[in-house]
Amino acid sequence: MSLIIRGATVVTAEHEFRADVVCAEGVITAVGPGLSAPADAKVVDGTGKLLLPGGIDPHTHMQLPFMGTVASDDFYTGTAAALAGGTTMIIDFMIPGPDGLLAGYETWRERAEKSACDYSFHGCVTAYSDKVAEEMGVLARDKGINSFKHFMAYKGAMMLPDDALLMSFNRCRDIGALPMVHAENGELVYYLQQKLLREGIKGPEAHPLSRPPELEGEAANRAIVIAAVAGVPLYLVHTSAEQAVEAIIRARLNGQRVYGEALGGHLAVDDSVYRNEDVVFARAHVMSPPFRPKGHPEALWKALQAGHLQTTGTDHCAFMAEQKAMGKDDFTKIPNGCAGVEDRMSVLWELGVNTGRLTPSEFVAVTSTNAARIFNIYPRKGSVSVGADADLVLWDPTVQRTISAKTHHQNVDFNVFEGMKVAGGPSVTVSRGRVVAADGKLLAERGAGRYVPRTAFGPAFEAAGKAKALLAPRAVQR
Ligand code: URQ
Ligand code: ZN
Ligand code: ZN
Repeated sequence: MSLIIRGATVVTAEHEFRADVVCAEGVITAVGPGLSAPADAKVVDGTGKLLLPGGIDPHTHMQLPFMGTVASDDFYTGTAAALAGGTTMIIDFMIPGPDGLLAGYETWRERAEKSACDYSFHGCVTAYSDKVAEEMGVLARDKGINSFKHFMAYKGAMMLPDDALLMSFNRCRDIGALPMVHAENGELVYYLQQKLLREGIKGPEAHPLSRPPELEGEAANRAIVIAAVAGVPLYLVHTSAEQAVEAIIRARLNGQRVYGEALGGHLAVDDSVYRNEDVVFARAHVMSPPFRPKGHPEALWKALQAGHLQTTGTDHCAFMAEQKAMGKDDFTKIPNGCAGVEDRMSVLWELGVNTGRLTPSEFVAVTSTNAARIFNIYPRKGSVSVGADADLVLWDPTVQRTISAKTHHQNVDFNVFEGMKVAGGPSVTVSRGRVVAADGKLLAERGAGRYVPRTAFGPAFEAAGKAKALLAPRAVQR
């Protein structure tokens, strides 16, 4: 089946240019002015619109079993919602159970079979052992997993101590996989949680009080120093606090290869939500790291503009109000997580491009291309070039809409962007050459998505390998 998109302005992370784009058998076969297409090609009129690489969300948790329940978007509903918003690939997290990382990989592959768009996985190391080291190697060598997340929070559940972080980072170096961290000081979070509960502060307003931004800054810096000793690059997921941004900037200016990710939610929402008198509304916003006080979102925007943060994600981990109510008497029991996969692109366009913070090319970089490069799937993904997968979004910068749970496709009864007016959104979304959403109509197909393996030793490693490990012991110069 072939498709031609005529007359659009193509926007890549590098530049904008007028061109037609022809796709056949799921890949882009021609990019240029005045192209012809096979007689049976579907024709899409792109006049007056922008043609972007489909969004890549490097941070989702579809149907994640967590805190005694399961996230309410599964791999079909979550990826259908992603396509509705112009995101054509997700990278989800395989959080292993007691049977280990390879069993976790099989479980996630099975769950993701129903995906409507392409997907990949990050590994997760929630405890370190010889068996985990061995399985990390198999995942990186044979299963296309080239990144592993480490939780520095969630004491008693997934939190790793420093020695395990160091051993796992060293293992990542040996297998060519990018270590990633959820950077919050989990010991101090736990201490503050217990202290607040003892003081009788049990509502959602306690959540941000138990996770102040300083605890993220401390953990971010600690992870960065551990990565420097191990001589590995590092990716900090959901960077939300100014203090963590400062740690990333210091490291990058010191020549260390550190990447930072911002979430659409943390870029748009502040911590006033937790003080809302509607406790259901406040509970719905419980995620970690929490939404931050005014000032932190602006610091994230400045870092994104300056290139100190490279990617945007959503940490899409949706829970219905009744699930959030599991913590009605104890805020530490509220399942942590919020949705966002459907609205990231429009929110980034509205708050980024429409305000002049980002150019359209910078928008493409932070919503698609940078993630493809960092996770080593560029230019197959994140590009509009011959041979790339035909994952495209025809973007209408003029379309206006108001974001609402009443109209979104996400399987959740709440939207952290509720009521937000946005100008700019997908007119047509194309997933591997098929039109899957057009003018508000979603044509997502259950199971149409494919697993995208990612090879180890990507570009980040080439560079990090050559750079002197900043703090790793050096042979004594005799
Ligand atoms: O911490 C994460 O990234 C997962 C467990 C989703 N939940 C959250 O609050 N961010
Ligand atoms: Zn996290
Ligand atoms: Zn997450």
